Amino acid sequence: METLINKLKTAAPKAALLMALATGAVLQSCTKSDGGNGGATADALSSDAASAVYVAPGKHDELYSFLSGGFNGQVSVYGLPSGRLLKIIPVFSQHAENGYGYNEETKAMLQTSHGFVPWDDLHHPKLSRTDGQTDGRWLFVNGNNTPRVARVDLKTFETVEIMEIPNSAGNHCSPYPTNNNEYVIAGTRFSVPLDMKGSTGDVALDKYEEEFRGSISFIKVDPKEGDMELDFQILVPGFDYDLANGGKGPSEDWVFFTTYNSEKSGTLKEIGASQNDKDYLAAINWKLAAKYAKEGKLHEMPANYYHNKLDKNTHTAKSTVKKKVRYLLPEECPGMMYLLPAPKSPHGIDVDPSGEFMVVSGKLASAIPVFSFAKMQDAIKNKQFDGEKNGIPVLKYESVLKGEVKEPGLGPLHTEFDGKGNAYTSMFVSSEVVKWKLKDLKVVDRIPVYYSVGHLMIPGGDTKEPHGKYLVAMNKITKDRYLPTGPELAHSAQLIDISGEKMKMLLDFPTVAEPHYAQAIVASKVAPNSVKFHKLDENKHPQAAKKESEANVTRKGNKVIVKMTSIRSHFTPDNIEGVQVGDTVLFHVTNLEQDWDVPHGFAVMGANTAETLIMPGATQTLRWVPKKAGVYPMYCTDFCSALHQEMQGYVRVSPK
Ligand code: CUK
Ligand code: CUA
Repeated sequence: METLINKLKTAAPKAALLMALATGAVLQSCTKSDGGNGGATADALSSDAASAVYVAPGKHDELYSFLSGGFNGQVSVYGLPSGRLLKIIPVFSQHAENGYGYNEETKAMLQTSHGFVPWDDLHHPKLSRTDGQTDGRWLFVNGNNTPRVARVDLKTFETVEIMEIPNSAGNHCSPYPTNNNEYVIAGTRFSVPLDMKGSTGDVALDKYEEEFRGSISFIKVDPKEGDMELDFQILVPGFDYDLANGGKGPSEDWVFFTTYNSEKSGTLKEIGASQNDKDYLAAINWKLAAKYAKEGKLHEMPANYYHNKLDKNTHTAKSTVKKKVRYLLPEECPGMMYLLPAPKSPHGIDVDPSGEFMVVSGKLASAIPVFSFAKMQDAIKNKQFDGEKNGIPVLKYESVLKGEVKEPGLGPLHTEFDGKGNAYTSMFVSSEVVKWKLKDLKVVDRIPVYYSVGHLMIPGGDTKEPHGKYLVAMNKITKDRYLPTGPELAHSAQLIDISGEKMKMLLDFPTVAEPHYAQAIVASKVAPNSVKFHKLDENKHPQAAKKESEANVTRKGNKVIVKMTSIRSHFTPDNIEGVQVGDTVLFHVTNLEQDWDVPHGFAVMGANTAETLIMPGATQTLRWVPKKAGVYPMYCTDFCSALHQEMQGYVRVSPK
């Protein structure tokens, strides 16, 4: 490692940067060296730091934070400042712990037009908003790989809705709620051939220039219930749309997207996409888009996408397949879309709390350009264009630029704000967080992070009203920060105190898989609404047994239907006979408990699905097709009472 770093430092700066980006090497902060102690700074060792994150036993954290799981397809919930893991919410992946995606009720959540896809790459959680502030109602997240947007209900901390995004590939640029969740916006990373004529999409790759397009999806959110609906898409030029963020205040009607591959190279070999000196920041007026949509500018094309929802009353997911999608073409909608030149291969785009400044982080750029929304509006009014690209006006760089943050560090990725006039940018290559002033764009502080930070997050730091006390750096590389655990180490997050002039390192905590981004919210906006159990008399599951006397076993052809109840500490029925090899046995287990935190588990020997974990008042179903005759024990898997171990029974399977 040492030699690599030296090599990188002595190489020409640009080459070093590219090499470091390519290898993921850690190029330490140019201005500071940590003396090789793995970054155990005096701050981190001080009792100040310890007491700042200490939450006494039995006390609650001040904030909930929601960290994306990246390639595990889940969201993990941590308390801050303690860094304690509170929960893992499965979204796009099956979760053996509670049967999500395994039991009959939730399987439909993971259905897509490609079939059952029980995994995804989840990057960006975004909390729902009211008047530009987080409101603690829902969490929207994206599935990158098989384009999907999901909604987690923060009353139950469970995934209640997953919608596939048509005309998309690599749903990275997603999901971005507007200031009152009017829309959740999702954009494509990969442009793809869009089969507007209903073709198969089988198009030669060298037809990129002519045939490929990206899409920006406008998902409507029901203001009361949160239900999503794909209203329309804008079919945009075939760049790759990387990240987005919405405006606020004066810029509230706008949403901004970083794009790369704007020369449409098609393949990315030899960083082919980075030949242009500049790529673009795309600005879309979403309110105007909605107006054009209403005024009849919409076209329609065939589509095929799944929309999966958990029914509130039966607690069962249902899939609907949608066959059409409506779209706008930017070339037919003047004033709706503009391009702003941005440093090549830009990554993060972040809008400050006032809504006036748009900060673009170019991974390969040596400065951070800050655009002014007021100047952008003037430039549009005065037609300060630098030509056009695919029929979309390109604004003159100088006409929209407020200024540049000079020499911020290497590899700027993402910026968040503290609401006190400061911005904080993550530097992937020089592995640090850099604080600078929005007023004069001067760097005022920097702190090394371990190692190679991706996103950073300030609670509410992407909203109108940040809670600017803490910053969480989500680091890509862990190395020597923890006891070695073989070739793979847990990714590391670091909590930094940003309440003073100087940033202070408080805490390292391991994360679940790879958090790309996170959100956090004061606990008082979420905790009071948290559901403690489901009301049994509201359980409308068709196979629910709401009292023990309703439990029974019936046979329909080769289906054996077991309506079962669980309550501390027995199942009814607990001894089942009459099952034959090859039957499909459906255990519909209703948890009769009406108390907080008393789930029961249910598992059968040899059943090749997961167990299922049934919340109080709910019904869940384990499907089992026994392959051989025998006597099969079944039992409760969650230690629920002193007699938990006695919560068991047998199923007898006879030869056919
Ligand atoms: S992210 Cu998805 S590559 Cu910087 Cu938002 Cu990590
Ligand atoms: Cu029910 Cu253990």
